[in-house]
Amino acid sequence: MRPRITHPKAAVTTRATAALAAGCAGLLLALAGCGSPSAADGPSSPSSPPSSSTSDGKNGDTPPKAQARSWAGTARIPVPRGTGSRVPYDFNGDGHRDLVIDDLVKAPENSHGDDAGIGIVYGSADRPLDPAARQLLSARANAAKSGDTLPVAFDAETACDLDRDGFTDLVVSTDPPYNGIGAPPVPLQILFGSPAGLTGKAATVRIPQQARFGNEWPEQPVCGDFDGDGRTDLAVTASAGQVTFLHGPFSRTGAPRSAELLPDGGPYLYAPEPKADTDGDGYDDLVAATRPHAPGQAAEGTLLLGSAKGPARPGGTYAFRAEHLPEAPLTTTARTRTLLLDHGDYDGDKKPDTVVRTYRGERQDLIALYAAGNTGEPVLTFSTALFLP
Ligand SMILES: [Ca+2]
Ligand SMILES: [Ca+2]
Ligand SMILES: [Ca+2]
Ligand SMILES: [Ca+2]
Repeated sequence: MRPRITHPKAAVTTRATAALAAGCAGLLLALAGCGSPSAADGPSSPSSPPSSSTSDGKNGDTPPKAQARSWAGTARIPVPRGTGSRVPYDFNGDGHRDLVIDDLVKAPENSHGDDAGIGIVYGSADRPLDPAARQLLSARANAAKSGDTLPVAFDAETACDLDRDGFTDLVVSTDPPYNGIGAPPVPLQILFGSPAGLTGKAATVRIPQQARFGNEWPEQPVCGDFDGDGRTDLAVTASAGQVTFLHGPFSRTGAPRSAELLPDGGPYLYAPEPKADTDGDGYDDLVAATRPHAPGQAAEGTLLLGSAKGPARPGGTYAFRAEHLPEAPLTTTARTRTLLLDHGDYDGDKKPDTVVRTYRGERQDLIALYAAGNTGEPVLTFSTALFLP
C-alpha cells in the first residue's frame, strides 16, 4: 500500500472537511448535533456491514466508510493553550483530559521497525477529544541524550504533575546505551507539560545512589502521593523486589525532593484500579506483582499501602479484575486485537469513559472513545494513521 497522505495539503483539508460535514454518523461525533445518538442503532447494521473491505479507501469515499480514514491528514490545529489545572492527564492545563497513545500504526516505508513515537490527542471544550489538536512525540525530537547518544525507544509509561505547576508531565522509558558493567543508567525520562502541551526535551529521572539497588534497570514507574503530603511521588523498581521511592515534587532537571529504598515490592509495579487510594486513608497505594499485568485483564499482586514512609505497609493480596472491552468498529475481515488504553473522564461529566485501540498488525487500527455507561456505540473514533508524517 502506498502512503495515503500524498495529497497536497489543501486537498486533504477539503476532503476531511467534506467528510466531516457529510459523515456525522461515520465519524460518530454524536455530540456535534448530528441527530440523536440512538439513530446510530439502525444504520450501523445492514447498510454498512463492518466486515466489508477497507484496505483501499479509494472507492468513491462513501461517507459511512470514510470515518477513520478521513482523520488521516486532517489539518492540525494548534494545541489549545491552558493556564494549569488539576485534571489528570491534562498536559496543556486547559481543564480537559488528553489522551496518550503509545502504539501508533507504522508507515509502509517503516519496515525496520522504528519506534513510531507517542501520539497525544488533546481534549477540547466542544467534544471529548479533538484529533486535530495532536502532537507526535519521538526520541529524536523529545528524548534527552545519554552521554552523546540519543535513545531509540520512547515509550509512554505514566503521567502526573511531578513539578506541581498545573500541567501534567509524561514519564517515558527509553533505551540508553549500557555496557553491562555495574548498575545500568536510568532509562526513565520526564517530558514536562506546558501551556502548549508536551514540548521540548525530556529530563532524565535522577535517582540518587542510595536509593538504587542491584543491577537491574529501574523501571515500572507508578505515580501517586504515597506519603500523603499532597505532592505526587514516583515508585520504580529496584533489583531483588525492592522499590525505589522518589518523593515529589521533582525539579525540572528530573531530581526528586528526596529518595529512598523500600524493601518490599516486586519486579512489576502498578497503581490500584480504579482508585489509587484503596482504603481512603489519604495515602495512595501501590501494587507489586511478579508478572506483568495488561490493563483490563485479571491479575494478582500484593498491595503495598501508602504511609508517611511511602508504600511500605503490607496490605495483602490484590486482584485486578478482568473487564469486558468494547471493540472499536475497525472495518476489516481479518482478526483484530483490542487493548484498553484508558479509563478517564474525557467529556467532563465526572464519570470514567473508556478508550480502546483495536488493531490488525502494524498498519491498521482504530481508537474508540465510549462514554461512561455506554460501551455500545463510540462517541468518537479515529485511526492513529493521522500521526503518520
Ligand atoms: Ca488538556
Ligand atoms: Ca508539571
Ligand atoms: Ca507525596
Ligand atoms: Ca491508602
